[in-house]
Amino acid sequence: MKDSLGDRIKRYYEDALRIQVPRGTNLVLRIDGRSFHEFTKGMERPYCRPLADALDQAALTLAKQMMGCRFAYGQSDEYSFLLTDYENEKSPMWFDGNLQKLVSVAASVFTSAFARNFNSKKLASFDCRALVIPQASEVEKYFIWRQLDASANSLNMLASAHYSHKELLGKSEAEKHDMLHARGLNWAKEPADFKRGRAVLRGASGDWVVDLEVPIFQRRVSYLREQIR
Ligand SMILES: Nc1nc2c(ncn2[C@@H]2O[C@H](COP(=O)(O)OP(=O)(O)O)[C@@H](O)[C@H]2O)c(=O)[nH]1
Ligand SMILES: [Mg+2]
Repeated sequence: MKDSLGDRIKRYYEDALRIQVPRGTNLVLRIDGRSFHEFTKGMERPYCRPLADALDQAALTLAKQMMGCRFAYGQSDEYSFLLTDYENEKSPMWFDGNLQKLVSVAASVFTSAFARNFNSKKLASFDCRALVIPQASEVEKYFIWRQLDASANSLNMLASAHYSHKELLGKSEAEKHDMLHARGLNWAKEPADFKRGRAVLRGASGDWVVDLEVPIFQRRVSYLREQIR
């Protein structure tokens, strides 16, 4: 039976917002915890290891399900996934590049996997946004940008665990380092994953693994290049 009502509703109201991600390019999906300053209240500061572990497990789950996923990078309450579809002409794209499907399924898989791995009565939720980045060199810059944010965040988190908001107001990064040194603390000696973030990538066996010792991307761009070119 012909469903003319359904066809019309779809054409008028559903197809109108069907946005197709361009093919043959780099797609980044970034997932970010919603209001995590609230969600993390009372959790370990400056670095809550169980939180990072649950984010890593959620990223592993999602990377395994995403068609065309090459690499993922996480820090603070976020994870960015790089997807490509240009290995050959017929390489498929996840959900045929349907943007609404891509971001909604990515956020929901990540959210449910996070909840399974994190013990909390509070409900965590995550948003997801998509970026289309044609040039590979710009994809490298994207991950360098997120890692610079990781380092800045971790310094702020460490400083704010030892000084009040008022004491830190208007202080430069160098001044925050000096203030920490004055209390016998050294950001440089903090764990690598806290300072530089974590990655999810394919290990030597081809299985997805978490890398807790990522290099400083700006100093070793080859690390990114191996994953994303
Ligand atoms: N206690 C704690 N909080 C964290 C940790 N990692 C991230 N957060 C929190 O998550 C927030 C993430 O920042 P952002 O996404 O900009 O803020 P949001 O809009 O509140 O999600 C930070 O400001 C912290 O409050 C952690 O390891 N421990
Ligand atoms: Mg957030």
